[in-house]
Amino acid sequence: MENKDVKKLGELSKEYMQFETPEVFTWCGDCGNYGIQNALKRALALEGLGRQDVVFCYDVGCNGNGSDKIEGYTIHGLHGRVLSLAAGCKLANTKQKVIAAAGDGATFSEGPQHLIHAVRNNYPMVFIFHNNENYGLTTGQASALSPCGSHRNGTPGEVTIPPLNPLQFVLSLGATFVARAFSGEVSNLTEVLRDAINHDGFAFVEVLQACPTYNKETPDEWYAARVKDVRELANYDRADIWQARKLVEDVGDDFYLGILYEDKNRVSFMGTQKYRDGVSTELVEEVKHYDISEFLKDL
Ligand SMILES: Cc1ncc(C[n+]2csc(CCOP(=O)(O)OP(=O)(O)O)c2C)c(N)n1
Repeated sequence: MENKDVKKLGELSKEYMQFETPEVFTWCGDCGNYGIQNALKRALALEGLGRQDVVFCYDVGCNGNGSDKIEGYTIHGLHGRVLSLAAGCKLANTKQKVIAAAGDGATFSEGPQHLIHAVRNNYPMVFIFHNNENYGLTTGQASALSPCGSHRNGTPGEVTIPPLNPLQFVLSLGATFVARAFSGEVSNLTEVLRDAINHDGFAFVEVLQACPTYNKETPDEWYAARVKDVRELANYDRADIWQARKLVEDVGDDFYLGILYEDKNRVSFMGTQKYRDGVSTELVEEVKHYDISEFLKDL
């Protein structure tokens, strides 16, 4: 999966390096998070975005430990709650791009309610969904996405409950941008993230990632042998919701990567807020200071 633009990065090293930090990486060797972090920095550099243009919102988990490995405005929220924080950031200042990240444990066990409403409201932001099919940071317990028959810490025998289908779930909610990528295909992931950054609405990007320490059953090589580019499918129309739903339902042996669904017609949450039409200030600039000492006097 070649991407011509990624080759241009040599000319963009300053733009890329502005997101580097001196922090020491604490992820295990071969963790998929390296590829994701690298692709994100590439995508930002290629889109010409500066540190001041973006807010990064990280959930709790191995993915969340990326929060101090990228330079800029970063927030590290509570487990499963990152999307509500990210929505708040976007509403407060629409001029900034908001990029949120969370694991499969956070997204589909602790925080699905936040996912539902972020999709439903079509908040304009990128959500990088790190899917390593386990709870990585707490040593590899089963998540709602661990496959049946897989072996996970804390589960006697094997996992016996069928996993959720994350892409089918978000498509059923009316998502306007649904993509899948693989952390081992950094060029392709970079390209997907660039499209997600430019989508005016909630962009859900699932990233399949290996967890070399706790999920030995599906290492990078396992994914590499199964991923395919959706653009290789003849007559695939990413504006057709039913093609997308069929594609993500037929899990089979192949994982199609790329933009699987995009609805360019629905306006994002901001476009529905007619009372803000013609307002040139951001909410963050409209915050007022109130003196409440009078109310507190008698307490
Ligand atoms: C509400 C809440 N529940 C549980 C925890 C404990 N906890 C911290 S990290 C973690 C696992 C994170 O797994 P996941 O969200 O899949 O992210 P990963 O580490 O795999 O990137 C858990 C259970 C917590 N911090 N907060």
